[in-house]
Amino acid sequence: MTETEIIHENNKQITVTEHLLLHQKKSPAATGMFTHLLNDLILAAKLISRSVNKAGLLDVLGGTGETNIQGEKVQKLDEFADKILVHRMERSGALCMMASEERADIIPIPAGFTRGEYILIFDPLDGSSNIDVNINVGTIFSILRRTSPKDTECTLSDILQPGAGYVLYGPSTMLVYTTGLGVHGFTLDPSVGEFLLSHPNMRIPDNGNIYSVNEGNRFYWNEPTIAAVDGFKSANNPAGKPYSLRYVGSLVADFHRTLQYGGIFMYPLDYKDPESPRGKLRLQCEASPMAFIMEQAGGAASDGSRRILDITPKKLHERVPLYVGSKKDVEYVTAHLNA
Ligand code: FDP
Repeated sequence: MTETEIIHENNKQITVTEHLLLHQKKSPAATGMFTHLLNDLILAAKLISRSVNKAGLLDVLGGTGETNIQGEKVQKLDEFADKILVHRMERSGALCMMASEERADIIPIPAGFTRGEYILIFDPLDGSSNIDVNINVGTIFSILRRTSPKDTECTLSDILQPGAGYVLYGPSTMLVYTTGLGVHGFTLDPSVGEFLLSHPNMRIPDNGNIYSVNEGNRFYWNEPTIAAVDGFKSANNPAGKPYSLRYVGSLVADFHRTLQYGGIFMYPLDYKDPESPRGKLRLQCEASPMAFIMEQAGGAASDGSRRILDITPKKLHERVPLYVGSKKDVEYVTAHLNA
């Protein structure tokens, strides 16, 4: 029986660790370090999931009173998730550095811990402004591999991206990841504490019938953005009829729906600051991992003029506009933006 047949035969019983090991066998050069790294990350995700699930019962709701590097209010669970990830991952032995959406600078691996060749960039709890009202949040991660020699300082120009994924803390907790061999989704079975394969080989349709955007920002958009969004409400679009609008306001949730049903999620360029128009989402810990996943599922991701995966970051916490989803829907928007 082939590996794919084994997966399909027993897919409800395949754990994420078994799945990772099956994929590891397909790369003869693999040392097992990447699998080890992902396993540590999965444990951190389970710990975060446990606290998110009990959020209303523990003293973890509300803000810490602090503001992060993005100028956003830090929620207690943001801080908790960030600490869990840093604590677990600095001990993994697989990383040479990390970066978190919650921290201004890169996070070095402390002296005394084994260093590896990977870089982990994460948003510990995306959509955290939704936590207090019990709406889905998630953890997003991107795994980079250093291209510079091992005995030199690790820098953010080390940009090979062998893996990316997210954990969605929703009615059930789901892990969706790619290592460049398709996109696979796992659901946490709390009774056994394991993520089990529930969504093998996820594929997005070529076009959908849902658009997702914060239309409250319309006043700050440029004309081409308004024209594209209005197009989704007309019959002049890839589906040939008006789309439905869905917007949770939590990237992982909006992305996960888009990945499964098709359509498009957008956080367009806006002119809130007329001197410097910009997108809201962070390139390295939000747009880039989601773009990798979306392309692996057969979709597309653009900043309006460039493929997200072709953008070289100029600094940590750089923001970009994001148009991500079904190929035809993304092309439809970028055609407006570049007309
Ligand atoms: P949040 O500010 O709640 O953390 O990048 C953060 C993010 O949420 C995304 O998860 C979400 O897609 C977006 O911001 C929502 O922004 P708006 O409230 O401006 O629509």
